[in-house]
Amino acid sequence: MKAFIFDLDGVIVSTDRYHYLAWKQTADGEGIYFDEKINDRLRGVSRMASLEIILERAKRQYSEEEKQALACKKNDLYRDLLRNLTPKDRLEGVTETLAALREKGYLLAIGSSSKNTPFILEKIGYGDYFDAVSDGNNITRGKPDPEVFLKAAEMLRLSPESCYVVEDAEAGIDAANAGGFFSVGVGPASRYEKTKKPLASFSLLREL
Ligand code: B16
Ligand code: MG
Repeated sequence: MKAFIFDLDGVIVSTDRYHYLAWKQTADGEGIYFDEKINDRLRGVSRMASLEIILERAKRQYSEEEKQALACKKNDLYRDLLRNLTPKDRLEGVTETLAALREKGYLLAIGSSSKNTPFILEKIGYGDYFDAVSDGNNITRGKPDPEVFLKAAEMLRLSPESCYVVEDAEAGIDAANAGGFFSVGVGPASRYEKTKKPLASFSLLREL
């Protein structure tokens, strides 16, 4: 194995709470019911696909323009909350573990559905850190499609078989497996039966 491709939200940094608050305010504004349980279904899913899940509870149909406007409103609220992020928001064990993996000679990349990836990486002090960054800005199909990870492998000039993909979401594990990567699951993905290597903590990546 030559590289690790990391999902961002839920693996390197936790912005779940900010996604929730921004979607909650957007849904409340429309009188649409939304709670933390529905929010769990949005993990790893693209912005527009997340909106479709929220609109399942809407009492009327929304036009394409209205959907774009709602997604835009949510993103403005979310970006505002992201301004508070600092390197201290890296998840437990991330800083030391990434340094140790790099020391061992692995290439390190990001494979995230988020279009806010460059902004988030900058805020947590990882603006120039990774060998490749593939994100919501360079893909046409979201997870569970493997496109985002295949693009990351391509940027690293490696085949999927020589890359681990580290994910917290079921959609991300499905994407990794579909692309021929070795899937490693942390958090909720460590309890998913399709995860090839479930891990109890991020720091255990050093022992792979
Ligand atoms: P944005 P990941 C995903 O990031 C989030 O888990 C998901 O909740 C979000 O809807 C998606 O990014 C799109 O984010 O609205 O910022 O483009 O887990 O793939 O790093
Ligand atoms: Mg994630």
